[in-house]
Amino acid sequence: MIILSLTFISVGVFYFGCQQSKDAISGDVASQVYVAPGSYDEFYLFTSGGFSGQLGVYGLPSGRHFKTVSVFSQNPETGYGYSEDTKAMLMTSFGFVPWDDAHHPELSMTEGVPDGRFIFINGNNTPRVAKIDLRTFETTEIVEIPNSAGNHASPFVTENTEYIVASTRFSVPVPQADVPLTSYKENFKGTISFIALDPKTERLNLAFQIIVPGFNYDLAHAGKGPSHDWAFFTSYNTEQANSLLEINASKNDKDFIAAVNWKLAEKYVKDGKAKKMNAEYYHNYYDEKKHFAFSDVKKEVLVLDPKDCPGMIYYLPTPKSPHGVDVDPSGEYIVAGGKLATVIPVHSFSKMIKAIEEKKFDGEVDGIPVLQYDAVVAGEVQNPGLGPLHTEFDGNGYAYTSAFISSEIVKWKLGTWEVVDRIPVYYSIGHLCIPGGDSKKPWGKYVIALNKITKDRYLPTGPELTQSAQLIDITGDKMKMLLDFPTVGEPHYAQAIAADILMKNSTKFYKIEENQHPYKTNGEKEARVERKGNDVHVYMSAIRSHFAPDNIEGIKVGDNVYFHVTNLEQDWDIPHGFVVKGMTNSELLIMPGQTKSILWKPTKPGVYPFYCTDFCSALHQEMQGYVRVSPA
Ligand code: CUK
Ligand code: CUA
Repeated sequence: MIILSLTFISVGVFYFGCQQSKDAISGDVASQVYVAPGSYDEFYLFTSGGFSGQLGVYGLPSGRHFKTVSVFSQNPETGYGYSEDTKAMLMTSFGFVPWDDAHHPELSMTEGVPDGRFIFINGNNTPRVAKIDLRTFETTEIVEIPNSAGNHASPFVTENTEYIVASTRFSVPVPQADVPLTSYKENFKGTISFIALDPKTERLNLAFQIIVPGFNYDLAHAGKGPSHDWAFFTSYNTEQANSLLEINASKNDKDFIAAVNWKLAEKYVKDGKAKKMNAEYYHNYYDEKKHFAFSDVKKEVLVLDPKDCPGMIYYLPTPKSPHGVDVDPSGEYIVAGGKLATVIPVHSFSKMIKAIEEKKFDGEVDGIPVLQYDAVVAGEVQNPGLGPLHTEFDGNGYAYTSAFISSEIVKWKLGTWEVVDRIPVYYSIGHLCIPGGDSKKPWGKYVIALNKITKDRYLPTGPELTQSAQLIDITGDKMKMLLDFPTVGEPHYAQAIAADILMKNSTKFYKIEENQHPYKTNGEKEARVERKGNDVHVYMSAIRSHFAPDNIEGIKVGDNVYFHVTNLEQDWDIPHGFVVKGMTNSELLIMPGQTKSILWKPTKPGVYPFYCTDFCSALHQEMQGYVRVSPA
């Protein structure tokens, strides 16, 4: 049975992939995506980098790429993860992990609307959640998630960003243990995590975890409006099989959406129902005044057991291996993407509450009541395309669902569940994104298709082709294809926000008087070289168009030479770069008013030039110097 389903999927991809030809796009669409030189785009689009571990920043409608934010991966272009001041960001309980697989960017919200303060993104492989500050477009916090293995259902935020929710795709022994893989049913557990954002300090804190039956928890979304207190998680493999292929994870007719009352969970924690569990995890944060990252190593986490917490979790039966779960702008409808299902099931929040009150249960799993399907379902969208995955909303009563196998976006009406339009995409769409499309007030206007397979859409570049996003106009009755644009990495999900919300708060440079970096140089007069045993600290300043000091002698083979470079500029868009010949640690890119430190370990005597890598003025080529290295 599973073999059949898998064959069906691969045949589907191939068949539809080859069938679709390039539509004739009429000439008038060009003006809809054209942003004249010197003009700004209307929206920022943030795409997850997938296996690049980073976050892409684009403009819409132009599709122009502006920046790649370094998040989970080292970036030699800026020194992120190489420089002394950023290394701590990538520390984990497994050591220094300079890579991850990032799937879901999620904007912070106030009253259910993206507020432009932060964007969060998940590290899927070594479970982590990162926070990016949208004033500086820099990663400023990374929290590791213990008792998790595959942080996929993450990081979706509650209505006022009270919590960032996360749950584990793979169930594993909790706490970790050396057990037979065939003991899955007895030993493997899932966890659902709640990471609090402190409204005052704006710092993250893993507040508590809920230990849940060992299913695969795949995706999540928090409620809003009437469902404000709840968060929803899809789960598959409710059979709890350790081999999905042999034992067939899709045997059950229905898997579940887990509905979690986080307000009640919070109360149970306050009432002392949570137990302390030993678990090592890292909390890394970047101090934006010190320009330096630090790690706190945590040793325990608070866990809740649903058996001690009645009313905290319910399971909503949902057809076959649901993938996405999305909550409409009103907070009433909970839409599942049943990837092997032939309909899109939509649950009703108000029916769910009634069913709980009337105890319309259909058994339980480990003390968690399963609600009756008929008691919670609001409707089913018929003929939604093959492989429905994810749904976003336009704020005008319509929902848009990506259909992976049939490579299309299907538009349907909330309440009547009728399909009103569909448009082919090229090819095999995963997520889709409408600006504000998972919030209370979507901007609508566009839907962006994030496609998995590119095939023949761009100039060939060998076996690997760029990933493809597509911009579609949704302002009319019929969706209209506007633009293909390539992306960095492999975006899974993306979020977009009106540009003016971010533009007004964007940092132009760091004030030099506020710089509290421990190795700051205030001016050229302070530039110097200090030796402490084998450690040499070079306090260096950079300003158009020279470094000070620019001639350094007295360095010996075997020394640890730390270059602490302060960029004294107080002007927008004037970074300086710094690199020494043969350096094995990437370059530094220092923003105006910032100090950055990098370590160089010379191995051979000689004279080594250094220079600025970022073209900064007519005298950029003059921005250079020498280090003399003598035998030890
Ligand atoms: S996703 Cu991560 S496997 Cu549908 Cu959110 Cu692509
Ligand atoms: Cu400084 Cu080029």
